[in-house]
Amino acid sequence: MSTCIFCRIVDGSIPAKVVHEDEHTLAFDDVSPQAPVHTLVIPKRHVAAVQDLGESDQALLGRLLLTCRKVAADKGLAEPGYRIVANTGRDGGQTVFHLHFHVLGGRHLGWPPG
Ligand code: DGP
Repeated sequence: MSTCIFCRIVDGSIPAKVVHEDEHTLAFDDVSPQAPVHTLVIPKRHVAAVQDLGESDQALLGRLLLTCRKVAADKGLAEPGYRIVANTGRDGGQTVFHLHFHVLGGRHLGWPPG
């Protein structure tokens, strides 16, 4: 059994509110939402972080961003707007080391981030 919490969501051994699934990506609502919409988009394949991606991952990256776009549209965020965030590494605030994009929206999001 995988020790990675998001791999366990992919294999179904940890429940999650899944909002999109395709061959390569999974999207599920964040357990600790920071905005009215807070969904995580991940590759099904374990990749720890953005820095672990390579040239051969171009198609996967495109697929992940298109999944973010679809989640945002499905959640009604296309017109008001939203934010896509990939916290990366220690200073980036990454706490789960399985690549994920946060899709946040449903309220005005401040800038710059903390
Ligand atoms: P980050 O700090 O960028 O690594 O974000 C990790 C996010 O993952 C954080 O917003 C909380 C969320 N999270 C952690 N564990 C779980 C879980 O078991 N289920 C769900 N749905 N979200 C989780």
